[in-house]
Amino acid sequence: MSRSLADLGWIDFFADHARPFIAAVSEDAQAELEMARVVGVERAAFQVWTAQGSEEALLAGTLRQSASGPPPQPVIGDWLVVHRLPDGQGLRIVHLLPRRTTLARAVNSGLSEQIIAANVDVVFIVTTPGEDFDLPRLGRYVAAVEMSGARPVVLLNKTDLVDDSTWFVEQIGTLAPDLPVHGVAATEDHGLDAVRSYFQRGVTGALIGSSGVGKSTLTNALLGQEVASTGTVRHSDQQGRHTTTGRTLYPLPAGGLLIDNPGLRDIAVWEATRRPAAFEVVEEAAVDCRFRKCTHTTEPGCAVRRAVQQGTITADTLAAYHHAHGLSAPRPKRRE
Ligand SMILES: Nc1nc2c(ncn2[C@@H]2O[C@H](COP(=O)(O)OP(=O)(O)OP(=O)(O)O)[C@@H](O)[C@H]2O)c(=O)[nH]1
Ligand SMILES: [Mg+2]
Ligand SMILES: [Zn+2]
Repeated sequence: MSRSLADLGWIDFFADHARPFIAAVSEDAQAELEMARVVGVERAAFQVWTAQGSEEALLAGTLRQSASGPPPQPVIGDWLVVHRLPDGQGLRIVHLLPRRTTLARAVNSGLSEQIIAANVDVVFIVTTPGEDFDLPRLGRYVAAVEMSGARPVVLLNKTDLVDDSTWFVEQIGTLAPDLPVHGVAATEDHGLDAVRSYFQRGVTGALIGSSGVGKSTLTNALLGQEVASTGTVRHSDQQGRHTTTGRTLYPLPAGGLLIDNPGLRDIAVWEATRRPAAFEVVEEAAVDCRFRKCTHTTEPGCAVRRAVQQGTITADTLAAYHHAHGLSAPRPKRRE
């Protein structure tokens, strides 16, 4: 099945950024370039949609390494320029187009970010009128979505489990002025028309929230078929149970696209401004290092490592600083 690029969310913003890249290559090479959207990521293989359909694409060598550390990796929702190799050899990703919106969360004590999805227009924050209901945490989600450039919408799912969900809806409404809140019941097909109304042609939505709140059930209801697997929440082992483990972008039958995400425990807002501030303390201490080009790894007379020993700079900060400067391998991140 083929879809036009506009159906997949291609807009002038991306075309404007793709043009100079395409213009820079020979006419013969131009004929072999296509635009593609990332709809699934599995290690180094990217499932993409092009105007021709769904295919796998691999990173070209130039996108795997560069002098200044690893280049940004494509994430779900990204737009790419891909090179179609001759003789059915598949697609190579040659260029990552700038992101219009970036949904990210802070990891590593707020010193680095994990990008959840790119180019999402509306993020549906899903919760339930039960154990999951946590107003301060919902506030953090709303803030993170606002930072991303996308529009936050809260879905209170499983409203069939309570007699009256008015109180919950009103509480959520206090989080931000004009925050849309919809009470829905995915399994009862209740309230879903309100959700469907956000998906015009080319609009990308994403579902985020705790595990078990019904994101995949909502996805299936909006798709009109059972595509995403859903889980039965068992109270005895609710901890750490995640039915959805990867992110998938689904084209909806009536237009628009939807990303189903694995459950998150919480979201810490990634504030780009915190990074330079945290690194400033390293740079300030570094003026006392014996060597002007000290990397604060093994050099004698390093004032930065001395500050870490004295506790005025945290080991996390220095590790993140090293990571950002490509000086040591990133420490394993705890993923949720
Ligand atoms: N009563 C009721 N149950 C629902 C509703 N929506 C979903 N559920 C149930 O909630 C359970 C979890 O649903 P999922 O859709 O797998 O939840 P999820 O948010 O995708 O979970 P993860 O993939 O682990 O993040 C399933 O047993 C669903 O049938 C609803 O509106 N009402
Ligand atoms: Mg799921
Ligand atoms: Zn030093």
